[in-house]
Amino acid sequence: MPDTAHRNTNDLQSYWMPFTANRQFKAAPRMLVGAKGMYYTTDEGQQILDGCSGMWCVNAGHGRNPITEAIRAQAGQMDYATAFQMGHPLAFELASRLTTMLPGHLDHVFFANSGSEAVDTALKIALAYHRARGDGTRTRFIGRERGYHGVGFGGTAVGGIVTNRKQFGNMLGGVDHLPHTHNLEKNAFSRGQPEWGAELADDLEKLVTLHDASTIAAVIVEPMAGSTGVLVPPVGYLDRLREICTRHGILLIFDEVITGFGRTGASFGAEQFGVQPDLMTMAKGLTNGAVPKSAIGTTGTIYNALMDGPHGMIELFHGYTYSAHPLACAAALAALELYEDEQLFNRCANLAPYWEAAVHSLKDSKNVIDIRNIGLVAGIELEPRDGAPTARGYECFTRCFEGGLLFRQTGDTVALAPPLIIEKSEIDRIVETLGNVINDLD
Ligand code: PXG
Ligand code: PLP
Repeated sequence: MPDTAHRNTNDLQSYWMPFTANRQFKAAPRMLVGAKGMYYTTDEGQQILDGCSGMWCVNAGHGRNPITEAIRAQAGQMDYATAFQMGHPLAFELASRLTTMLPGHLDHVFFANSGSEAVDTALKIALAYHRARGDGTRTRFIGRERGYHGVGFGGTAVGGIVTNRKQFGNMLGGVDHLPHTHNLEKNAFSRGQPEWGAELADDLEKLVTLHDASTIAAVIVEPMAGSTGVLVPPVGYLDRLREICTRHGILLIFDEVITGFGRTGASFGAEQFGVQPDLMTMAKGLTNGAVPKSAIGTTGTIYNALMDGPHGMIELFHGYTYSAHPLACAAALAALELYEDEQLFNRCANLAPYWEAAVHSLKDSKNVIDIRNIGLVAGIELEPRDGAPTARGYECFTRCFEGGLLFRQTGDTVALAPPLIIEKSEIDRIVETLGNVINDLD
């Protein structure tokens, strides 16, 4: 028997931290103990400006009272309700409310608990849809290089971030990838959508020729790739993907885990970029990050294709213990109401030009090789150090944190996505802190 009596319950070793350099972190920990509005509080009492909305999720800022109160009330009313063969009113209310916001013909909603689960669910719905229509040979998926679709086996397989894949072997079979759209020669320092690159979507046509359309179930892309360092879609690119998918009977899935709920200046990326998907994944901002929750929006065509077979038969053999969790539904309803009350998506659109000008003012800072932006998102790419990729990015991250600013570091790119309640003075502060740190770095 292992001797556990010696274990210190306050040690830093037991917790295996996600997507973290554990040994590096535990040698010099950074601890957050409070959060309100635009700011975190550290264990040393320092206020930290949250430049990435938690992890792209607290779009209305931290600790918003209407959401906190809704969760509190629901916990007192009904903590949990079984989700299979039983319902509770908030789940139906939330699904209806969401469908009034969703673009185009997305009029049905399935619930899960994380972006990763939403992605795997969307992929499975795509397979089940084709099979229900007698098109069961459509089993392939097409993702995109540098795409991030969470960490389930399906999402990892269609994802295109090499480091997230190579530890894990073969994953899901029958997956291919489109080229990413990042091109410094053509598009560096583009403001908003880059002009060049719509033709990159034509690679989908090549993959269709290679595999035959009759084998392809769906294409999945983030309308704007977030995790890989903010890659805004070139003008016309998503339209072209849509057109090719439609022509070949391939479903188009938009992974809107980051782009949903106002981030790009419209309710969803689909709306901002004017392209309709057949399936859409959502998470993060759905509850303002307060309780884990995700959703998959589908068209009535997809839903109805599966509402077939004997009446008493389960139509989709899929679901989670915590699908439509009451606390998460309560948080989501309160978050959507708060977004509307404060007109936060419009606020984002209105602030976007100021944001764009502010972040692009860093253009001549040391080692800055690209700046990208849309809505209240920006990626500032630093030249990697010779032989030490990510080192400059990490140093920038720790130095900014010491200076009271938190952002997401992805390689040598600084990713910014502040809560949509941000004030202009706080935008100025972000840019000033970053500029000082960047210019001071080797
Ligand atoms: N799809 C997309 C487009 C995402 O951005 C997921 C799926 C997975 O969601 P969950 O809830 O399973 O983590 C995501 C998540 C970052 C960062 O700063 C991005 C994500 C998560 C954590 C960090 O790059 N995106
Ligand atoms: N593993 C076991 C042993 C389970 O019993 C369950 C659910 O009952 C799961 C995994 C799946 O858990 P969840 O529904 O929370 O995804």
